[in-house]
Amino acid sequence: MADLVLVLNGPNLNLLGTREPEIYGATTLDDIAAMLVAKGEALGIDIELRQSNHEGHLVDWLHEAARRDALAVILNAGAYTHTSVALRDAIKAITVPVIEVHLSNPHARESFRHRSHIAPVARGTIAGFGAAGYALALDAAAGLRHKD
Ligand code: CA2
Repeated sequence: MADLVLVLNGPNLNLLGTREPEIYGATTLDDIAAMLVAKGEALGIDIELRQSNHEGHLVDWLHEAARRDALAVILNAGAYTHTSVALRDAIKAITVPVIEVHLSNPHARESFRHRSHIAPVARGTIAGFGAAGYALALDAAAGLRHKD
């Protein structure tokens, strides 16, 4: 059975490619999904990309990743990155590695974006490379496979 990577996206990321392209780029979430599915096929990894504007959905999906023994979760929690203790607790409660991704570099932006509740419990963080960050995260996930 192929490895599974869940790619979870938080609030407002459904707007990608349609608003504020100077910050978030012109690529849509559907474009990112297509790119990851193609890359996943080459790597032997099944990709499921989801987006929600609701914190609890993201918590439920992190639990699902654990139940399904996913290889990794790629998580762009959007603004919940800076506010959500619930997401931090969910990540800490599972053993599936979570790779935090941001399109922009939050550290180069307003000070309220400098704190991430996700970073201390994530396996690693990729930020500031636009949509390419998701591809980098998938490479990182593939590198977590145990070789036997
Ligand atoms: O840079 C990122 O990926 C962020 O996670 C994006 C969040 C922001 O709150 C974080 O600080 C950094 C915002 C996502 C909003 O997405 C939009 C996309 C297009 C147009 C408007 C919003």
